[in-house]
Amino acid sequence: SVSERTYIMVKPDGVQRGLVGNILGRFEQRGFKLIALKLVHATPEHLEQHYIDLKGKSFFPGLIKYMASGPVVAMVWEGLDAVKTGRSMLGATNPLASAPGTIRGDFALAVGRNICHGSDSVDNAEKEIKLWFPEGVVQYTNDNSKWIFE
Ligand code: YYY
Ligand code: MG
Repeated sequence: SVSERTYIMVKPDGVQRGLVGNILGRFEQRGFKLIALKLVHATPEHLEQHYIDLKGKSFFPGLIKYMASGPVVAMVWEGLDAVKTGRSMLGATNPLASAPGTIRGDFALAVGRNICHGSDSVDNAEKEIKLWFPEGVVQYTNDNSKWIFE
């Protein structure tokens, strides 16, 4: 639906490499509406909650250490099919399998340094938005929607 929401995050490597503006710009340009945004240095406990489904995987400890190594940019974007479209804009989990033109396909090489996160289902998006934005998102009218949707 037009009001579907997804949680998108620039990971610590994306922040350090100065890719925040580029990643943000892609979602803006595509026509998604920004409804929450913050820079946060997350705790390992918070990140373990975010990646709870992956607990037990061999890469889990390294993933948490990497994600806690610096600030991340947490965002919520709203728009048509936001979850699936966000995933396609990110590219494949392993950047070597990501098509050029995707965020990972343009900026990354290693699976453990793939610079961005995007929710993989509407259910998980809702969970992640609650986890990262317990204060809620921002409500406002974006007057460009009549130029983006039929
Ligand atoms: O949703 P996505 O980020 O594309 O992949 P997930 O399967 O949810 O894994 C989360 C995160 O874990 C991934 O972005 C990189 C890291 N990871 C890894 O370091 N090594 C793997 N073999 C698989 C995932
Ligand atoms: Mg995932």
